[in-house]
Amino acid sequence: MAASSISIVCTLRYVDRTASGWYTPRSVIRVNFSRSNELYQRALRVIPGGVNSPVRAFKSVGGNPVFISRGEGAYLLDEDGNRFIDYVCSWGPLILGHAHPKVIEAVCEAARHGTSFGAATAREVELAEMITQAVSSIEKVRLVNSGTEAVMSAIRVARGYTGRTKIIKFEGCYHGHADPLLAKAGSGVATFGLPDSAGVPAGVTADTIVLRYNDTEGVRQAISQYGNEIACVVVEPVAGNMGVVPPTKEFLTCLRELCDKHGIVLIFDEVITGFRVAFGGAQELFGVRADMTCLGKILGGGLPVGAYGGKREIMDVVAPTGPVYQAGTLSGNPLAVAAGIATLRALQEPGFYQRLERTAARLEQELTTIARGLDVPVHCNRVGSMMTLFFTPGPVTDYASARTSDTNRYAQFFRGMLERGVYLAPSQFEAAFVSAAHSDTEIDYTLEKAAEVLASMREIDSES
Ligand code: HOZ
Repeated sequence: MAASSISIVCTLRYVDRTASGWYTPRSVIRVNFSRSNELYQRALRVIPGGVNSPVRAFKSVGGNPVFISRGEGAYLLDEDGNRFIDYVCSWGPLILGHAHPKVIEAVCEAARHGTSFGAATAREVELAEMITQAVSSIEKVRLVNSGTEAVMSAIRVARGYTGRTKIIKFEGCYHGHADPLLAKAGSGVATFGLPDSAGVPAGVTADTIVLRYNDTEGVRQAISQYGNEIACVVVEPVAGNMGVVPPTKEFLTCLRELCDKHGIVLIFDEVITGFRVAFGGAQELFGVRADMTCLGKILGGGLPVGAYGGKREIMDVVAPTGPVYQAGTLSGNPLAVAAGIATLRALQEPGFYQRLERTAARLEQELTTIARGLDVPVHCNRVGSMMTLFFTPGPVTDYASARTSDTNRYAQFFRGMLERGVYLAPSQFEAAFVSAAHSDTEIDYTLEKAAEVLASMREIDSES
């Protein structure tokens, strides 16, 4: 049967707009995904896999992707008119929620003056200054268009600066889809169980040393063996692409000490953690400074952006000052820069991160209590407003332990929540994000529905 003719009908508690402008649970109605299914069939004919990024497909959780028409605060609205409380938040950028009035206003105002100039602007200087003030290890910064570009460029710079070729990365960490980094990567690569990517010649990853996350001894050994050939260590200071895996304190400190000792550039990929776990990112939270930092996501307030920066003497090797070439037609795009400035300003309001922490902590604690009360073995890793519920008793400290999670259970949980109006990442190996638009109302509703879904999963278990 053609999937377009399948109408997935489920009971969904609808939500309605309140005086505060957001949405709250209302009556129970019947909804379907027929328009999404129809669009998916059309998309399959003209877009590989029907999606513009693999993690958007529902391959590992079953069903078809939901086609989104709008976002409002903590909610997504789809083409069939269903509403979902959104914990994907565009994979991290939307820390203020969807269509935040100040961000929209800034983008519209910028658009009226033109969408791209391919020339220097005052606002990009302002954003660069804001970045250097937020992350004190960044003395100079270059804006690019995505996290992939940021890390790819930072590695080129580290190689150019040190004159060395080898790089160290960690299993399950994902740094975008640049060739040398597609080795035992997280995110979609982990979701689809691909050890590496076809199309990446072995020679390109030959200089990539892949080690276990949080394994300080492994790093010591690799550096003692290859020390003077290693240009950089690139790491997600909180892993977010194998699900959330926090670093041990010793891990980051050890990386810092070893890099100092051996003249290696320490690159923190803060594309997810930047402005997420603290205004100054993981470096502020853990008190460990990187030599270079990669940013993206929140920095663009939902528009395409990336940035890489670091110590002045390192960044001065970048063209036109130095010999390392890196460029981009749309880099420093005025709309993205305007959205970024508006977002960073909102994040500096007093108490912003404390409020976010309270909301996220409540979700984590009560979700874990509910699951354990129902005898469903789970382990929730959380750092600030990013978290992952693993279906394993845990602990989850690296990629191998993340993979002990029962992904079939995650798929059941995902589908049950989707059918009840809660949109989670369609993969176990991703983070859930809480935004400032998630209030107690959304958390209450999410917990109530999680309890229903987890209880139904336990019933299925006991029947089988
Ligand atoms: N880093 C994001 C997922 N963890 C990227 C989203 C994508 O690949 O589409």
